[in-house]
Amino acid sequence: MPALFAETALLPQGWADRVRIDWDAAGAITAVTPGAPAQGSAERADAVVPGMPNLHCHAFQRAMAGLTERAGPAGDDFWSWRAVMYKFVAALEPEQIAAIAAQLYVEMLKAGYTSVAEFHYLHNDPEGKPYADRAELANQIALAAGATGIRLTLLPVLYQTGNFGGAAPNEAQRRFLLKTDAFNALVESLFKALRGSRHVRVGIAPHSLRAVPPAALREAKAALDKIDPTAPIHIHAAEQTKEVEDCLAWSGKRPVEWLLDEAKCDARWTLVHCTHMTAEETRRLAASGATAGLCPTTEADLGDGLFPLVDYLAGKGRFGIGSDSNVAVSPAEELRWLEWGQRLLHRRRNLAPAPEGASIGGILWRASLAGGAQALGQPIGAVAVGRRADFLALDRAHPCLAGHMGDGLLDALVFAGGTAAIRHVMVGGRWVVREGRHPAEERIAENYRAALRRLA
Ligand code: NGQ
Ligand code: ZN
Repeated sequence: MPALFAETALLPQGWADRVRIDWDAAGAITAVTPGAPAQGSAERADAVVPGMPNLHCHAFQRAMAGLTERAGPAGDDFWSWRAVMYKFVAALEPEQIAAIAAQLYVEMLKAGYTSVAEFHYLHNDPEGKPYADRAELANQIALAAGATGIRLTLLPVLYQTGNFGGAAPNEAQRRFLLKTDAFNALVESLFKALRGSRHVRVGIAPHSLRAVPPAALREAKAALDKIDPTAPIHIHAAEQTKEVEDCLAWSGKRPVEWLLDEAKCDARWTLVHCTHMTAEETRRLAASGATAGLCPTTEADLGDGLFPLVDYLAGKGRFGIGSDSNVAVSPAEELRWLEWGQRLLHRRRNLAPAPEGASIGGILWRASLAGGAQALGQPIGAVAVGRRADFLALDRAHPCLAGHMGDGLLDALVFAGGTAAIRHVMVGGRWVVREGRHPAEERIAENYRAALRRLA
């Protein structure tokens, strides 16, 4: 049986020293033994922490990060960014999507994400016609994940309308569109194709209430329930004030309010962004058991606003983090901005609710492990029996971790550049990054450069 001996490790009950971790051939942890003797064949590691699930990603957007920072003619906002993104999407070919996703997933692994929920909405060819295999582009995502070793929750996206009330989609959205039957067939085929894969789970992602009418939402969920009544469901909600206004005009309700009332969101659901909520929506979302999918660097980049984290956590709400548009690819950076946004807003420090002396980095890392695991619908997020062996081995000898121990390591990781100390990364019992390197990183980077040359 493969095993690892960690000098110190973050377990559900807290930090423990001299921990032996055993797992089986399927990558599931079979034993966790603190205070174990450092003998036998177990490999040694320094400080082990669970790897972070990334609960929200549009992989292709990695290749346009940094290309949308030029001033437009009339003032820029989320919607003008989206217009640029739509132009970018128009030309992408399947091999380019795979090359971009593989590059991104390598970057994620090296930064401490061990799994990703891909909110995948490119389905059709550049003319808007279905590929011979409807799953052509979804397959590219699964291939990229497989090639890099990252764990995947694949969320094919349902996208039908241009705005609330069944507004027609525009030309630029043609690559996203599927009728409900075609979408359900795609979902079913992905379940079939990926059934044997230990590292992949399939769910669905109705894009938003802007893009999915209520009847289609109901039908897609009912079809999913027949295949897997516990599969995850993700949706964008209330990222921009315009979306809230349009939703009110359409239904008399705000997006999060509508979803809680009409879709009865529970622990199976992840509501991405939820930037603009009333105090009542914040309280109700927290009580629903759903996960709030927070993407602080993208939300900052797009000028969305700040999530009401303090009130949400006071209501014991669950959250996880996502890299979304991939302007940043680092769990530490997402969590740092999550907390920093609140500090800037409230002009105070250490805002995540915590007993005196508690580590903010520790609280944020643990909370987003739990929320991320729930959102991805996989047994991950903890070094514990039955969970998958997905973890990071930190190098405590690295200067950025010097002087830190226990949760202090997580404070350094989140708030003081500690990412540089991520030395090895394991997914499902297999090292995918060693000494900061992914074995295929040169080849994957070369493919990525070639894909960008063809796009330019
Ligand atoms: C997306 N991204 O689906 O990629 C969206 C923009 C939309 C973010 N919201 C498109 N960050 O919401 O209509
Ligand atoms: Zn998104």
